[in-house]
Amino acid sequence: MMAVTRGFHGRRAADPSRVPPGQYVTRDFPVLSAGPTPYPQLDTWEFTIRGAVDKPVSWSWTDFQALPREQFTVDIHCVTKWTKLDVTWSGVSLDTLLAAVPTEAPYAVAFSDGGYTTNIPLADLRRGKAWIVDEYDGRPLDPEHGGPARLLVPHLYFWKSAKWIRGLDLRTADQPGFWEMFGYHNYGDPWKEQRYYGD
Ligand SMILES: Nc1nc2c(c(=O)[nH]1)N[C@H]1C(S)=C(S)[C@@H](COP(=O)(O)O)O[C@H]1N2
Ligand SMILES: [Mo]
Repeated sequence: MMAVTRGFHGRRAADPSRVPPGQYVTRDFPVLSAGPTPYPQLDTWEFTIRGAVDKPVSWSWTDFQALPREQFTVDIHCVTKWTKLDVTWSGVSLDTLLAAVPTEAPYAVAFSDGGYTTNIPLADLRRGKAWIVDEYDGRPLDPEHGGPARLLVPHLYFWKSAKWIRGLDLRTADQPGFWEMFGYHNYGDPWKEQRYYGD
């Protein structure tokens, strides 16, 4: 076996095939919030899927904790150009939540405590591509990073991963969210550099 110099670990150059165009890799976890951090009470917290559905469905914090969960490791890409590789989360797959709410709606608007919204095609929240996470790196998610629970859609720029999420509004027509109305791209694929309107 080859001897490896101590201290060399974790300092290898990132695999370039994992870094989208225009991004740099950071080991930090910057905080980016458009407003103050909300501190919702867990005993009144609910996650709700509403809108273009027969009947809205809500989960209390206790209901949510009882759902089957997944631990997984993904890369995240912020439109401000940082990429963080191998981030470990734990939470509930959107497939699990959406299974309780039959719908033909093609669009979703995620809504959060504090009023933040972001729009995502419903197909991008299905088939193992999105979660509601409440743990980061084996610990409860910090309030600054969206705790008690945030959306995580790692294949899109990180602004789509709504912090302090409280639910999804399913829609028959697309409706831009907070940053999308202020000139961010409507879809936000980091591999196509869909940063701003018109990219
Ligand atoms: N509710 C809410 N969610 C949000 C935001 C926000 O301001 N409010 N900012 C978005 C943006 S622009 C980014 S880059 C990420 C930042 O998440 P972080 O602070 O955990 O790094 O959260 C996204 N989700
Ligand atoms: Mo962002």
